[in-house]
Amino acid sequence: GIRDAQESRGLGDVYKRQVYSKKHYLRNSLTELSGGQLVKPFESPERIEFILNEISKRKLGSIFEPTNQNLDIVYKVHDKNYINFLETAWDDWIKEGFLGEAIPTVWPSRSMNSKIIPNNIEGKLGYYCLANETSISQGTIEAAYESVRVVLTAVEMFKEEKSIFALCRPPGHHASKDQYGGYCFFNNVAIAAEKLIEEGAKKIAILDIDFHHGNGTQEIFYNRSDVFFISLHGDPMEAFPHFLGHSDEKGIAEGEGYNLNYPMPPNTSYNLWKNNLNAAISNVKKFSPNFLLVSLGVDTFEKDPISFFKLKSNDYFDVGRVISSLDIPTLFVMEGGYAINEIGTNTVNVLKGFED
Ligand code: OKP
Ligand code: ZN
Repeated sequence: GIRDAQESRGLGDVYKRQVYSKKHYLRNSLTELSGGQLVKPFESPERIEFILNEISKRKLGSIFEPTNQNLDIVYKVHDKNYINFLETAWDDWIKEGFLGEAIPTVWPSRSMNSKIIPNNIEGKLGYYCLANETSISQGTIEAAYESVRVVLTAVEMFKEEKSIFALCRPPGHHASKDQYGGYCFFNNVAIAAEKLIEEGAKKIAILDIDFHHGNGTQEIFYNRSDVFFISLHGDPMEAFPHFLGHSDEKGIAEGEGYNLNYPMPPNTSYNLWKNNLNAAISNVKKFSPNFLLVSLGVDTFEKDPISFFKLKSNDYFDVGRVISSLDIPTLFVMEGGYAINEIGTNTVNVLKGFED
């Protein structure tokens, strides 16, 4: 755990590298609607524990707990009514006397595309949810706020570091201004970007290398030129989130030209993926940002249970090396990865590759 990793570096050899909170376990939903069944969620508490153990084992540096953070910044990224909804959703659901976890069943979808927010919790869930594999359960909102504290603490430490890793859980990149889903509630990486801008950064690049398109991050910054969003992901024609992430989505208004998507087909190998990474990297270089934020998912792995790329564990070293070649201060923010046995190895390989 935390102490092992600190001790393994020896006294006086402490440097800041990663931020982790054990409170992530408050997100421990029991159900995910998958293939018509309620299964144990792929996005499980063990994920982050496996990563933490691998960090200790491979002596990646010290692990820091999050500090008290002013969470007002969340209101800059997310809608006030959405935040209020998340804060009371579980209690409102329980008040109805329902026996299972909170899962929406009806949406303001294309044929009844209403902007009127219902009073009723079942209606509200549909209004604020974009994908209903993600059940809300007791502790969900507390864990989501803790994940934000983790990333904000990392931002704080980032000032003295070339790189830092925020072990966020729950993840964030699918959360839009006012919708949750895809295991995400608050968009941690977007909140980090907003915080850095608040503190004076002029240009931020967000490179999203999770298998899934970061639809939330894209939506949040779609009309802005100060945050350049670049995503490598499974083609939405074949993969979640299905309705965003196509290559012709380039940003609007002020943001035109500051959004870039690289969708890839099933069975994509590291060879093709790396070509697109290199293209993404050269676009980051041209933009010349003050900071690079990486939405780090390792669900691109060949054995990931819900994804379809073919990256191998050793490839992740190279991913880290390529990213570090930019020589820009880099904040890694954890997103997905569901092959539990290899999630630690693959994540730490990226960070080790970056370090070398
Ligand atoms: C979250 B993150 C597969 C359904 C997948 C949700 C995936 C969320 C991924 N049959 N549904 O980007 O890793
Ligand atoms: Zn993912």
